[in-house]
Amino acid sequence: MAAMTRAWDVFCRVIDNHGDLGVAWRLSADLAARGQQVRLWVDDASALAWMAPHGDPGVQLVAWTDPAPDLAPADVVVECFGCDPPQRFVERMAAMTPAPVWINLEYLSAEPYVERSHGLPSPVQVAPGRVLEKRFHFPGFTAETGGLLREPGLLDARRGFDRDRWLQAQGIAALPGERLASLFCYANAALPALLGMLAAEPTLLLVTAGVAAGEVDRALGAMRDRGALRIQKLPYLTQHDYDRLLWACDLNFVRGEDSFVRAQWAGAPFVWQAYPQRDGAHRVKVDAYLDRFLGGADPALAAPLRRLWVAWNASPAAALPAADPLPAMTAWRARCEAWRDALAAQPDLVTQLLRYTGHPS
Ligand code: TRH
Repeated sequence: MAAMTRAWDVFCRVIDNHGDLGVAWRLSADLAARGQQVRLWVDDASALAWMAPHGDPGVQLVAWTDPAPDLAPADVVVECFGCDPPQRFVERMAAMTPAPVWINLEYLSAEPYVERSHGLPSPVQVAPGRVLEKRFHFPGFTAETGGLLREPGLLDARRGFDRDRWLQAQGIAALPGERLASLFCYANAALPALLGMLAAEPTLLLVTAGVAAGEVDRALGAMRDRGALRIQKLPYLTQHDYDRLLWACDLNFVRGEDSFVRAQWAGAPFVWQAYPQRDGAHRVKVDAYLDRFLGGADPALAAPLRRLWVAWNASPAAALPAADPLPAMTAWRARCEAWRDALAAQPDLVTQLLRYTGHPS
């Protein structure tokens, strides 16, 4: 069917870490790949220098300064994570007939409220007597939610991935029999115990740039390696290469939102560190996800996996006994592959947005 091109304004405010921009960039690039015309408004685009150094010919960056550039709104306006487009821009939206479709892309969660809240309208009083409707789009893991970002061709590229070639190009050389693991995490009190766990078998741990590298330094002190564990620090990778890192590894530690989703498309065993919240809300998110991911799983896999994930998300201190082995990798991998295939059978997030905005896909 012929693609219907619409103009999109995607708004992103960088609060902390890399996920705000990481998600907004993937969304924008995915829309552009499907023939949409995209402007990405972002208040701090600096991380794109390593995430997407070559940009995307289909995505125009707009510096979201204060005051904001006075541009005419596009057909569809997506604000990421409730970041509130500029007041003047919203007033211009209200003056248009018809007004642009307005979507608030929310945070990802496996909690049951997501199914109830996805698609709900929220009336916004823009001016006396002028109300615009904003629609909540909640990403999620079931058919009743807004789905997950999965650009066209992702899983084919994953299937055709030449691991050895990619590793060689990155200067990563595993020794014979060594498993590969990647680490992307927040500060984590369980890290020393985890390193002990990994050291039980020959492992090359690929440590991402930033917080994870600092945490590993702190945990290892002057030691560079520990037992059968070797450490290799990575530079900041492009999003494209970060995906391939996840594909190349036998085990991935991921965090936040975007890397968590990408680990699921990789189909390899992974452990997620949810963004830590003082009130412990992240623990609820981890449990809600595990309830879905482990639904119907063999207890021989489910029990150690849950223990590991819960300990990795415990705060302030974690009980991760070094003697506790990792869950059986073969069964764990099979679970991840089956989960990935089930997710892939659902419409992805951009397909859902296009349908909602009247695209004939
Ligand atoms: O950086 P994050 O912790 O981002 C945050 C948190 O999720 C937070 O809760 C939420 O508010 C916000 O995102 C949405 O983790 P995340 O989400 O995985 O984002 C990291 C991004 O950085 C992701 O797009 C992958 C990318 N990345 C690279 O491109 N190269 C790299 O080398 C690394 C380590 C990451």
